[in-house]
Amino acid sequence: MQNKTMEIVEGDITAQSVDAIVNAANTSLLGGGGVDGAIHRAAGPELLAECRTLQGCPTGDARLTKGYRLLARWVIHTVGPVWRGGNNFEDELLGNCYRRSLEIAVKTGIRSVAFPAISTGIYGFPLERATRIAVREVGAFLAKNPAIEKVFFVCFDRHTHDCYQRVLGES
Ligand code: AR6
Repeated sequence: MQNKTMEIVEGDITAQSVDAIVNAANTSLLGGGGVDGAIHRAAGPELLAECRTLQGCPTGDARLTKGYRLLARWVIHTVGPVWRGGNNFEDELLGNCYRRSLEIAVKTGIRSVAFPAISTGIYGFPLERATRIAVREVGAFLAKNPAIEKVFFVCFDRHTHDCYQRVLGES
């Protein structure tokens, strides 16, 4: 059941043809490196202009913008936790990112969503631990919200892809 609606893709999230892609942003929402930089480059300067109107976003929460030059009509910007050893609510905050992003998707009528591996790059969250949280949170949400037809986990490298394969295979 879960594996029909959750799919793993290896590649660049900016090239995904879905209703919404999720950005692993920072609290300023004003751009950065990693997937955030790639999304802003691909979407064009109008994305930053809209982000400026949002006045930031707390860690664990999410905000919606248009996708501009992306194939995706929407971008959901979420702010993952910086890994600080695991005793600073990192797990809860990361779970909140996935849930809040999907809540916004449902409210907007979005039916397909692509997520990057939030917090596992510059923010240093251990990959396998983050992957388990992502799969659990998204799986639980989809079980209760049939309006979302498809969630893609977009993995930028083979190591991340293999980790998602392993964790999804166990569920
Ligand atoms: N498509 C898909 N995944 C990507 C792409 C891409 N084009 N580029 C990188 N990744 P990161 P974080 C992967 O560092 O850890 C920014 O400066 C990457 O390999 O982008 O949440 C923000 O502004 C990794 O697997 O995000 C924040 O300050 C995953 O995306 C900070 O980085 C997340 O890596 C957020 O750090």
